[in-house]
Amino acid sequence: MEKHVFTIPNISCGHCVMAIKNELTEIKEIVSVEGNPAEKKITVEWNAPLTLEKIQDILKDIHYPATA
Ligand SMILES: [Cu+2]
Repeated sequence: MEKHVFTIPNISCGHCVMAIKNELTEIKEIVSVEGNPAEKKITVEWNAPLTLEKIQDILKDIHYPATA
């Protein structure tokens, strides 16, 4: 399992975190999504064949691009 903390400047409140969670948890390789609106961070755990790059693409598509 892989894990990464994404920094997402567009997160402004808990609803943004919920929206990201809802999108990511639809993907079967995603194991968990934890968000912190105050820090603008999302912690994601996932399994192969999903990749970090693919998650970054998805975040960009839903208008929450990650900077790290
Ligand atoms: Cu929000």
